[in-house]
Amino acid sequence: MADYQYILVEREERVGIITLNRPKELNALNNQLVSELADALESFDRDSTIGCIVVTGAGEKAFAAGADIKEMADKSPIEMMEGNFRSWERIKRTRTPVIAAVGGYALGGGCELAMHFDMIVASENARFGQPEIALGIIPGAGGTQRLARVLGKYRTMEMVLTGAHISAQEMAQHGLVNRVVPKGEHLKAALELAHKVAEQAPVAARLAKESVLAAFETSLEEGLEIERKNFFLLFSTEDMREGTRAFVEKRKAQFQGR
Ligand code: CO8
Repeated sequence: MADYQYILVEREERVGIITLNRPKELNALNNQLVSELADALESFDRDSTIGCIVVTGAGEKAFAAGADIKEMADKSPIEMMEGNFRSWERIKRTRTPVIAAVGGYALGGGCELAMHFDMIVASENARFGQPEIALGIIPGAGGTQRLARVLGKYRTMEMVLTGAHISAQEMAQHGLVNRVVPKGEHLKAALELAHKVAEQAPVAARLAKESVLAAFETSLEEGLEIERKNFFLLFSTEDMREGTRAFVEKRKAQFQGR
């Protein structure tokens, strides 16, 4: 596996694991870290033996406390534009399902990063927030848009306008967190969920992800069309034949990813 400075990359059977690894800086997302993360996600995405990816933060205190404020402080608008927006776009395009395992702070870009992923498992000490307003800026990696689509206008306004930190339990009530587990158990719980996803037919899992995401980016009619086409496309896979045959033969399906 590639040599990275700010992330750790490993695998557990069919699950890829990426750890944001700047614990002393609360895993603050500097340009290089975000670029390394995009590289690692793309590399897992190209590997057909990987069925799900978990992204977590090193240390107990944070998933990620946001973009690196020290790196950002003296930047011009042009430097910001030329910075890591492209890496964020690459992260967004990951086709393999990704689970964020959040322990501690997921703030600013850290909260936005978790929301780029497909499910969020959080420990009970996790705190989510968009505190950019206190720095005189606003969220820049999708915070206003993705939060509003999940929490609605009023709660999003409160988070973005006050910078308040919201507990994992409250986020779970609003539907932004899949499950809240005891402190320190977020990675274990995320891996359990990831292994369940990774057992499924990989092409179906990718097209299921693409179809669900279409719900947030298209009209209902367009989304239904994308779903229908993906549904029909899956009838061309050997895994579909295997899955239906295994059901009839009352045995567990052996999916091959084609
Ligand atoms: N950037 C850089 N360093 C950080 C960051 C950060 N975001 N967060 C924490 N650190 C550093 C601290 O400076 C400190 O380092 P040092 O020991 O050298 O002083 C170390 O991590 C530990 O932090 P604290 O001592 O502050 O720890 P506390 O437990 O007292 O506080 C907090 C924890 C509440 C999380 C606090 O650190 C904090 O408020 N951090 C900043 C949170 C924040 O404002 N995040 C938003 C940043 S802006 C952003 O994310 C914009 C996203 C744009 C994305 C698109 C880009 C293209």
